[in-house]
Amino acid sequence: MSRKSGRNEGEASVVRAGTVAIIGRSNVGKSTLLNAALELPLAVVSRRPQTTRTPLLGIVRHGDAEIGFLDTPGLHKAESRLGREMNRSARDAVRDADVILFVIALPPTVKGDVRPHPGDLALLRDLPSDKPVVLVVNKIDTLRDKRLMLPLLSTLSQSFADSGGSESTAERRFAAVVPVSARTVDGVDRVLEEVARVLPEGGPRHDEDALTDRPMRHFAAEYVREAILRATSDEVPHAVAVTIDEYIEPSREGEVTRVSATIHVEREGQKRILIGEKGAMLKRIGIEARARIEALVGSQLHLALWVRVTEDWRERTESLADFGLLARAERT
Ligand SMILES: Nc1nc2c(ncn2[C@@H]2O[C@H](COP(=O)(O)OP(=O)(O)OP(=O)(O)O)[C@@H](O)[C@H]2O)c(=O)[nH]1
Ligand SMILES: [Mg+2]
Repeated sequence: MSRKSGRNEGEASVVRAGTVAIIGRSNVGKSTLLNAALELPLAVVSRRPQTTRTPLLGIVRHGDAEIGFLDTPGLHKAESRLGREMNRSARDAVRDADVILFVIALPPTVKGDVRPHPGDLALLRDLPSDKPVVLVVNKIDTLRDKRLMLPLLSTLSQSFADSGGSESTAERRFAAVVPVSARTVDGVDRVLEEVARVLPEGGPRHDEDALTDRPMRHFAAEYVREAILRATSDEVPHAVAVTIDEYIEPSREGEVTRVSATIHVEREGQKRILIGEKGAMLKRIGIEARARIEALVGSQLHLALWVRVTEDWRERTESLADFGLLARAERT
């Protein structure tokens, strides 16, 4: 999909290019950071963990660099086959990337020094030692006294240095440490600077105006799921997958785009919740999703939603493949 709006500051010809995997635990703000870098709310963001299910490429031109950010699912303790596929796709992204952007977040309430999260320390030890790692400390808008962050930064740098193991000759160091607020877009320019600096030399890998490698229909499905994440609670958001049955672009000016989507849930009870009293919930989801898709498409949309029970879809290879949720095989 090409870029109609959003950040594209590169006027110079590209001399550095590569893929930057955005890695970290769930909910630290990886997708919010991608959107801030793109200056466009392309990725689905929510306050629930495991929002992102498949890697999403977002291309940013910055100076003479072409940065292919790859937002990934949050690494977590998987409780389903879907969860294991999500973790695998994040690890695949680490393996394929030229640069790693390791994102952590400050905890919501801080009394005294900020301590590292044990999960972040575990992930840190697993990061590859053969590529540059930029550490991003997100959600600094939640911390009034920024000095409280300093012990955290030195503990993380020390853990990273120690994680090289006895075989390595030199201590590992972060290529840069960048405190940011992805929500208020504070520090995001510095992330672009630091990443551009360590990208491999080389010409562009994508068209000049390319934004992502996913088609519009992918985002239509994602924004229906985003509306559901916002409107429902408990197990329902995790039990939902969305597929597009029909995506018809207008053949003439003035016509609307027609989209028909199926919302898959695992049980009848979840279907009842999604449809709601006299269809009120489904209507609300449709209105929200339509507005979001229209903003990206740039034209009016007719959106039809269907709810269907697909039992145990999160555990079955066939349904995960059908829904594009298997690691690797997903981009067919
Ligand atoms: N206060 C504050 N909240 C943020 C910031 N960045 C993200 N958030 C919030 O954190 C929550 C999670 O954000 P996401 O971007 O979906 O997090 P993620 O790391 O992509 O999560 P997964 O896709 O589940 O791995 C959302 O409610 C965001 O609004 C930030 O800089 N400051
Ligand atoms: Mg995400």
